[in-house]
Amino acid sequence: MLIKREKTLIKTPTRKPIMTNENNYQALSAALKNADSIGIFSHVSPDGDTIGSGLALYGALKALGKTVFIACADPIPQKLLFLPGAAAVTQNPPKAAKPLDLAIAVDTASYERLGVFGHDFSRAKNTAVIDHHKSNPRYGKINIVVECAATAEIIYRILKENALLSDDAAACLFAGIVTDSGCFAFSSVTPETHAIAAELMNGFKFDAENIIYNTYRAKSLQVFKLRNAVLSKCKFYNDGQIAVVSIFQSDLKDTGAGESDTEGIVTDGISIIGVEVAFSLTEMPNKQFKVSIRTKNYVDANDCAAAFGGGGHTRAAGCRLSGNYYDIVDKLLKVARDRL
Ligand SMILES: [Mn+2]
Repeated sequence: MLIKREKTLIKTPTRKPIMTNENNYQALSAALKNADSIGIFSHVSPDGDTIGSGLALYGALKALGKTVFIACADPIPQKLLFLPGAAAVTQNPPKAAKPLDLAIAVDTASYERLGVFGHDFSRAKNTAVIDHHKSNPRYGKINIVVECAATAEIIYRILKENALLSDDAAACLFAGIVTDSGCFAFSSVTPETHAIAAELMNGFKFDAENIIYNTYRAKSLQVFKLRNAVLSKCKFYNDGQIAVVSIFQSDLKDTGAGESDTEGIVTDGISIIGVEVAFSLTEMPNKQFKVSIRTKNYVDANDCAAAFGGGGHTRAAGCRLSGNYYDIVDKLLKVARDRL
């Protein structure tokens, strides 16, 4: 006979407002003013938040006359190419003999997620980390880590404080917020998220509907085919409380989709009534599986991911595991069952 533990509802912690009068913000504003050469770094497998936040900052610093670049270890996804300035995101930043005056990591939860640019980041004279992941170990000299719906919210406050907002920056920040908030649907969304979106829409000219379509709703035919293929094989455990979607290299090959096209598939799992924990496993070429975790009421996704050295947020997190596919599924199921 199974004894059910009394369930505790896991709530997203109440967040504190973004306070630009704090020391770390002052330090960042001073660093931005004093630096001439600046590198902005987005995380591997880039999404709308890391690119939108990075581009808003990039445009603002360029307008200030700084020598600045924005780099990402992976190519920027097709669907983000419409963002103003997107063409500037490079995988080959200029190789200067001297270290950068300032390197800024945006939306990058760990040093490892800088990918091949970790070295360029850490050899800069000054480093700043601007992020909203609670697992962030604060690996910069200046750290602005605030739990909120999107890094774009923090960048908004910083640019506003320094009078550096523009129509283009507003479009990029709105895209970042829409991406990471699931179009204002996630529990990480607060009145402040809505207030920032409203301030952006009130103060600046950009096509909000088009941004939502491009970042949130639009999908390519390959993505549509990939979703149909993998979701039809979704497996359920624990009386329908756990959903596991698996995406193998063969699925990508059959549908013509790429690894970045797997983003968001896990959301379809957690949308199902009764599912409390959804996992998606994407087989990587090196026998590794990239695991995305989404949770609903009773389980902390960040806590599950942390069991495997990963991290993220209360409702959305990720990690990587290597080994046999069936063993990995067993390990994930155990972690979820222990918490249900
Ligand atoms: Mn983000």
